[in-house]
Amino acid sequence: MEKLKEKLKRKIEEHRTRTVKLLKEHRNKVVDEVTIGQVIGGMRGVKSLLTDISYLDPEEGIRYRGYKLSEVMKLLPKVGDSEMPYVEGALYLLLTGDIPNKEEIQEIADEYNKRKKVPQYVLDVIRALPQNTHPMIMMSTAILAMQQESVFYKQYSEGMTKYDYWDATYEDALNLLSKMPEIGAFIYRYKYKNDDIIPSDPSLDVGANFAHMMGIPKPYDEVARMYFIIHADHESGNASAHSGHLTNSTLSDMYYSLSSMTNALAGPLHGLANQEVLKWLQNVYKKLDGKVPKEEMMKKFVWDTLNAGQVIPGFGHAVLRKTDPRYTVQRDFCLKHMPEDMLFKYVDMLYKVVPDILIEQGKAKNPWPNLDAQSGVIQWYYGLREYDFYTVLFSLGRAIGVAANLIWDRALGYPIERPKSLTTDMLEKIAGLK
Ligand code: CMX
Repeated sequence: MEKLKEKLKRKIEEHRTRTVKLLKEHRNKVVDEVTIGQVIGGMRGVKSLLTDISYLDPEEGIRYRGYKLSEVMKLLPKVGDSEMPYVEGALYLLLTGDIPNKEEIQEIADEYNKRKKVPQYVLDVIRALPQNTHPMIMMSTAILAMQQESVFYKQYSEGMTKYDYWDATYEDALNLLSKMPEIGAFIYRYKYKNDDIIPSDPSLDVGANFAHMMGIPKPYDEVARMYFIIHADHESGNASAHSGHLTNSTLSDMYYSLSSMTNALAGPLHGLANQEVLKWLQNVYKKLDGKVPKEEMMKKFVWDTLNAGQVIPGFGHAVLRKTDPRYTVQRDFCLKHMPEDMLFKYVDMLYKVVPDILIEQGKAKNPWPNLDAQSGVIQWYYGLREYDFYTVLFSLGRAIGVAANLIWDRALGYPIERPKSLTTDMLEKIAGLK
């Protein structure tokens, strides 16, 4: 078996020639043009980022290394007779582009086990924060506090050549990815379960071990696997991935970069939407005394939210123009495991009523649900009721894709990012107003 790092080295060397050829022979070919609407509008749709790890098609959703999400879930090796694949396998796929076999998955599992012990000072830093600190702040702080462990930082200070950047970034990635689920579960047990910490079990795969450390019985191991895999990557332009990529482009290391990623994820228009959905649903649930609402009633709640100038969390997307396949994977899971759950019925009713309302309102370009519409309901069902923790789960998944991207960014020598700003005066001149 070709070892992961050897395989990566070979693939990186093969890929470098493609990038070099494009730059050498086609540097000035035009890719896209940018409108005033895009300059004012958050660069929406501007084609100016490069990644081969995943691609988001507006109609069919995310592809990891060319595979649709449904194919990823089907092709990646499964843990025993479980429904969901190994999270380790998703990392392997994102890193190399290949569907791993069991032996290759074991290699990642061994690496995780070697590296996953979280230094005591990091746990002390979390404990030093006030108990009511948001768990995303605890996560981001813990990652940042660990920066002194960075192999990249150390080797850069000692004069590493740029051809070795990816290797040091790979070491940082595995060191940090293996620790993040441990940190996440620690935060959960410290903050919400009286500091009753459950030690890691090295005999379990990443998903099962996370469920074990969280103290949530089966089939939560399946939920954890599904979650980490479907949240892993959504190309480079989403706010969390882009924050990680931008930070890393300055050659600040994986620790700074994944802390940045976490901070961007914590906004309600991005990863925090999963907690907002649950808040919104709970509010409806309370008003209806736990009864299943009639469609008319649900429509009223939706309109009330819109008329109050708020967004319907879990719906819409900057790129997608159809129902998010990450929503569908979770919906299928709900239909199988919790079809009678009241909150799931609410979510399902929202699927029926919200798109038409958003179309009627005429603002959102995509009236369909995104992954956050379903994710909190599953957590709630399995007893994870502390919904401000939900975005931490998202971050544990997203870190996998961002880390894979950063290894390749450094391998292909992508430079520090520096887009150009304009002034309003300049735009007015371009528009012919001045
Ligand atoms: N409810 C109400 N209005 C919405 C809406 C929604 N779910 N989605 C978009 N709109 C509105 C926008 O607020 C915007 O209004 P203004 O013109 O008044 O500013 C208008 O429709 C056009 O927006 P858009 O181009 O369709 O969407 P954007 O690319 O600007 O934003 C997103 C995308 C996800 C931020 C937006 O759809 C939204 O706020 N959704 C709700 C929050 C959410 O679920 N976020 C999670 C996304 C997935 C993730 O990253 O985790």
